[in-house]
Amino acid sequence: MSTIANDTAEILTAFGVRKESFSSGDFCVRTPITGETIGQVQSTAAAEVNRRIEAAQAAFIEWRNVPAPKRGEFILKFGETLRANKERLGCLVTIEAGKILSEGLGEVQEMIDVCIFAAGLSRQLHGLTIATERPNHRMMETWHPLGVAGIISAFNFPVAVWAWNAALALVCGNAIVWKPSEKTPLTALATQALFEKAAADFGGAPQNLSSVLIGSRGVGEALVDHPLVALVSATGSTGMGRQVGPRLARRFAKSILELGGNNAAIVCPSADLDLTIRAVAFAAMGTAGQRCTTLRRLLVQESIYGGLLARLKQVWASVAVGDPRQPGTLVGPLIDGQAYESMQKALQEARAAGASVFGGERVCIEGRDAAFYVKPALVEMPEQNETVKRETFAPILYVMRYRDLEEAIRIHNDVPQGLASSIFTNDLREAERFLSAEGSDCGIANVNIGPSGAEIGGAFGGEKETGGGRESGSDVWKFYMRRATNTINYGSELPLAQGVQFEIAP
Ligand code: UN1
Repeated sequence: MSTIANDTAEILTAFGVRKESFSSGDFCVRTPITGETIGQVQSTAAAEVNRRIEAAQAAFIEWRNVPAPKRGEFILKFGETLRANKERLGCLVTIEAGKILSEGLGEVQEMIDVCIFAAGLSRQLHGLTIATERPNHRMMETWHPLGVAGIISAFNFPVAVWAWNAALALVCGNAIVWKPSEKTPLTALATQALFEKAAADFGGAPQNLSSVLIGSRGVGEALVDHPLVALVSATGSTGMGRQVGPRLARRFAKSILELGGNNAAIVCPSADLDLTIRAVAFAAMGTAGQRCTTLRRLLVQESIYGGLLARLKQVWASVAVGDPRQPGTLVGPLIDGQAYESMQKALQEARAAGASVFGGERVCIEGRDAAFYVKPALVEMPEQNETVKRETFAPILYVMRYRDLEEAIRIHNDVPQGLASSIFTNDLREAERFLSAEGSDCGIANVNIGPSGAEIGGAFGGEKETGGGRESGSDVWKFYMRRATNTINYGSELPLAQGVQFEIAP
């Protein structure tokens, strides 16, 4: 066994994952670091999918009656379990998704943070008391657990995005069923094992409160179509969302969709350029351009365009591309050959449209022909064409110039997606205008910070083709519960609302 396959097996075994579940099966798991096989997993058969969902429903029936603060205690315990295993799980994220170690660890930190957030929330799941028009009445709203929550996650954040959903869904009294990306099933098995460990230590969590389904589209469809699944939170491409959204709507199930982004930053003449360059570099090249919040478009005011571009080229040329486990590497591999092909296709289209492309070529590493490392690309676009408007999940930063802020905001919003956005400026008027109703049309709008790397405390998600869903912080928990309006008459009369009279004969 190679070292990397060995490390994988060691981590999974340490977490208590049974050897058969990662060493035999019809699904081959590869690491993007070398392209080699690091595990085999078995896709979940249709009958088993149904059985797990039914078992989750049974768990829900028990869990919904556990007081929320008690549920919060369990999530906190799970967070502690993650903290105790942060190094190993972070390393597995790096092996399976290819992101640099610091980002692999950051992803686990995000899981821990959201567990702590959910534990706090467990004492804050509150409704309103509302003034009623009738004497001796009280009106209030109550929030109840929803049922089984399905979670469909993508390869690029194989565990953190699940945790945003899982921690909230669980604290709200739901059971969860997870279909991870077929590219990253091992981190899911590892996380599930840690979950089960926390549940065993805690003692009060029902069996089957969380389970994992392995497979591709068919398994996802079975989850989406199952009548016992009350809510599906799906993260992935807009194409996937177009399938999932209408299927859920057909049976009136709830959905949280977090789909494609095409995030831009506007750089104004007053911007602190040193800060801007650091922020732009991380946002465009971090996770090898494979975050849904990755910076894909840079709009630079024409008076500073030349100077900024020259400095960005220096940074782009010097950034270390290579093995994400090595200290010093900033850009790891793309997830697979398909990602490489779509990157090259976008660059060719850009060239054909008159762009000047800097970087973007494959970086060959000896003995790693099956891995896809690339130099991040800086692409000077004459205008924002269809190629730029499409999300290509790769480290391509399209750079365009603008004359005034009005034009910048127009170009900024003229894409189908609406996830994250930034403005770099030291001018209060420009910053506030960008954040105003006539500014960025995205779910996330930042000032002097890149569009990626959001904290868990805010609501995460976006508008337009990004799907409109919100996950993680703020009052997002409300999506995972059902709201009941209660009116209580504590008098002996029966006044009807709206003054309606309805006197029946005694
Ligand atoms: C994603 O790429 O699907 O804000 C999520 C960020 C991360 C999450 C990204 N906290 O970049």
